[in-house]
Amino acid sequence: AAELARTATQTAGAQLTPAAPVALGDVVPAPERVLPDPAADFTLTANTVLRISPDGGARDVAVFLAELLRPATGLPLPVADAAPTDSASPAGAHATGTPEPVGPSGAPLTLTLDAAATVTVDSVAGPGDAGPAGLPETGELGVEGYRLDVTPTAVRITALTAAGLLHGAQTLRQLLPAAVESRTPVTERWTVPGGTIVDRPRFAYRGAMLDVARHFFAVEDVLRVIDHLARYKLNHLHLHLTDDQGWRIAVDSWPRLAPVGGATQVGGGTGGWYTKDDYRRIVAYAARRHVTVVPEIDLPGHTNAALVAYPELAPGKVPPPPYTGTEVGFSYVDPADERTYDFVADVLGEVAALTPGPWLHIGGDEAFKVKGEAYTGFVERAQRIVESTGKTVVGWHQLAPAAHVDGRVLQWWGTNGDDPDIAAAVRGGDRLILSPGNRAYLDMKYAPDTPIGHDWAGLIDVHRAYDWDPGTHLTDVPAEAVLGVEAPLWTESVTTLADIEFLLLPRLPALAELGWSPRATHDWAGFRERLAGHGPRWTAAGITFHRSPDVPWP
Ligand code: TNX
Repeated sequence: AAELARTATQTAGAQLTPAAPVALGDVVPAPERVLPDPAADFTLTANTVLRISPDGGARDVAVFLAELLRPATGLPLPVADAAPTDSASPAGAHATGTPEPVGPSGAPLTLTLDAAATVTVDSVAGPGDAGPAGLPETGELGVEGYRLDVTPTAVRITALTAAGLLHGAQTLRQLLPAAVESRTPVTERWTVPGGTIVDRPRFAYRGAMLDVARHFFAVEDVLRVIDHLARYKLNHLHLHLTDDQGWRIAVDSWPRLAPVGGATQVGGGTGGWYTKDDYRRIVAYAARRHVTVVPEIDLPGHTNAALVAYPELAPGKVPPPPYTGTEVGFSYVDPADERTYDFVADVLGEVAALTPGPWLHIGGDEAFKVKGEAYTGFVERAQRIVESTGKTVVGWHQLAPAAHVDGRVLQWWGTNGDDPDIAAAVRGGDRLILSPGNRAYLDMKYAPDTPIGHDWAGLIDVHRAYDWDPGTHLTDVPAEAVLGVEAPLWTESVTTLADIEFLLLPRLPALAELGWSPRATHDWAGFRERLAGHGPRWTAAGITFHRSPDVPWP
């Protein structure tokens, strides 16, 4: 059928406008505004050039986009600085309403990335353009928004920041045929549906967590997870770096932590740990995709691996045996010993120094053996140490009884949104990241027969992962207190990258849509259809995913 369509198009002459295989609205997460123009499809050809405004950030995104599109398309897609007249011609051609015929051997086509604040709204949608009323002005795109204009002669992405441009590039990627995900050349008509998208996120924080402590994952695996996040416009990767079963980050001032504490994992394997250069590589790879790394050092519980390396931190200084099971809540660093606070300050200081992002996550969950004032006293000192590193405290919501510090963010992982303690913490100034165990936990099974995962918070298939509203989920907590959402992946039962991808996909895009898209777009029937189109994309990219019966896969 595709072959027939191609032939029909060619006999129709130079006006190459076949039905685009993807519609302009087929994007996950759903964009804020979509205005299709079926007469304005754009086709990538051997003459397509990525033109950029004179801005370092725009160049980085253009190079990123070109690298993304070259393997499947086999097109050269050179990146070039925009010619001075560039802004006039493509937008002007569109404004007249008479798109010029273009073809594979026609004049060079342009993809314009423009991050400069000097871009005026006029140069994007001129007065002659039957411009959609009510679209946010370019100036309202904020720090992550973008505008994508597709006309027969140009694709233009406009944003105020490189992050916005990258989100626009990810949208453009989804508007190309699924075969664009192939790592080897494919014969395809690389058409982008015409029209305009104006888009920006609902919540500032959209993330996923990977537990690299229960099972260790190689740097390459983490980079691949970052790719999945960026694809769906998630902007934070929380790394759970330490737990009872393993310590995964090198610390110079306590040199035994990683090689000794990192030598174990659940089930008894050899574990592993990241050198500082490994960690820097992860951070840099994430930064290129506008993903911020949030490192977690879980304290005062979940610390058996640290105690194996340094028994002096253990209560009574009794060396514990290494732990490779899956129980929680038994270990803790001694809150009554001053040496513990040297340890906390040294570790947090080194991790902060390695981390460009603003956040430092100090855990705080399930410290069942450190109760009452011993717990709040410990956490309050740890919080002051975080402040002294210049970072902002993030912790699991068990931190709430400890005094609020400036900017503090609690990560809520409860299963009952009626939580008066959390509502009180918010009144005290805390903001929240929502990770409801029974909605956002990626280690929950999809169904009773899911081969890996847990079910303590219930079964979570795609519909359940999608059907809640972070803005109203918690009683007496206003949407303004919600910084965003995060999907944690605990890895007690997860041992390979394929396992990770199986649990991430297709649920991660559901959470991404809750975090990004305006509530007005929320629609299960539409979401499952849009999501279905991603199955062939993942297959083309060699990504494992769960063929959930909730989704009408093609
Ligand atoms: C609870 S959620 C934990 C983790 C486990 C997880 C398993 C949270 C803050 N703590 O230690 O890995 O359940 O689902």
